[in-house]
Amino acid sequence: TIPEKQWAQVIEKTGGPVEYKEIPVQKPGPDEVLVNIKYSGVCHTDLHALKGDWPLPTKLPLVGGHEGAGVVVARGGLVQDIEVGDHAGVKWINGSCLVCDFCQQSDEPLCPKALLSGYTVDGSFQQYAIAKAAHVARLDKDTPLDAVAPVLCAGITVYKGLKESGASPGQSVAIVGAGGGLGSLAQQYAKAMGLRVIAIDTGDEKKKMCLEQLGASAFVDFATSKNVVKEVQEATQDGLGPHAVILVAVTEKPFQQAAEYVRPRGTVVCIGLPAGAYLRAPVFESVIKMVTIKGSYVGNRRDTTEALGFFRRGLIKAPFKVVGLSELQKVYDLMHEGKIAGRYVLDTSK
Ligand code: 8ID
Ligand code: ZN
Repeated sequence: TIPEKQWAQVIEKTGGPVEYKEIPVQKPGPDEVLVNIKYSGVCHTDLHALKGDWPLPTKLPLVGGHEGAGVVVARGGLVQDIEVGDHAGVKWINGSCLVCDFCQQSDEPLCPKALLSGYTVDGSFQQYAIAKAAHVARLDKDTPLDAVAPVLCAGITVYKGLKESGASPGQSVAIVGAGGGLGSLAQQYAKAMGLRVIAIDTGDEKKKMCLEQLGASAFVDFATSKNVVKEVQEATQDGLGPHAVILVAVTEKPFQQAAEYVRPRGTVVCIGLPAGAYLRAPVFESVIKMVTIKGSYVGNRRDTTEALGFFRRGLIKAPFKVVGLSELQKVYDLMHEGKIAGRYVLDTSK
């Protein structure tokens, strides 16, 4: 039976605080499902939503979260292809119109009417979340719901970004922000895709994790390196720089540096969304090196299925720590200080 009340983390006003309290459980609309969220990852996007540092307003009051893994407990009258009892994931793209120019081309994240979990609609930092049935991720019943949660945003996003980079097996990729949530999954996907990884981040804990757990071939510490550009290039086998750069940092500087060390003909993929930041690249080098610079934004339903497939086959093992939903503020504090190696996952039962 579905309770009338549930525990949730609620933002009443932009800037916070986030309040752990009981709120009503909503009923799904005709094309929606109600998912009993068991675990939810905490993405840096959730912190941007709390701070309100992007040029896109959130709904208020807001329940954040968009890496929710759980069990379908109710469905609307139009929903046929997912059953009560099935396991499902509530991801960033909560719904899209499915008929616009972008949806027709499976660019659902570009749909002008896309609903965003934990941003424009309530998300997964509650025990019961609603999503459009067409968009919930289908999870096998034997998939561990805690470990899979980070795949639902971080995994899908970096997998898509790596595809957008055009890098092929045997080539090298620099991952900037490698020690964070997206970065740690990016290393695992890159490795599974046959790429050689140069990890860029800071601190001994993240260095150890990247080199010993996640399969990076080299680690460059951006905070202590005397010359990041030179060190990244030297970390590639012929010294000419990585074929691709995946930017998942939350500061502006690396977005203005990547075009300098990327290999001629290489591609810089921007994924991180530091507040108020601008891209900058020297025109001369960008031209004579034929550099591509592009953005990449989450993934479509197909990317979701593919990214989950890598996880199911045991290719994606990234470190995560589980704490109670009630402890979300602590996770935000650590994230704000850049102290999280990997991902935090919330257990909604505590
Ligand atoms: O679809 C998208 N484009 C998408 C999807 C999901 C998340 C974009 N994002 C965005 C988030 O909103 C956020 O801006 O990606 C960014 C990274 O999210 P995250 O991985 O969840 O953040 P994190 O766990 O805090 O990791 C960030 C890492 O960047 C490092 C930090 O040390 C941390 O490990 N970092 C920073 I800050 N500056 C760096 C620098 N100059 C750096 N690493 C290398 N060089
Ligand atoms: Zn996210």
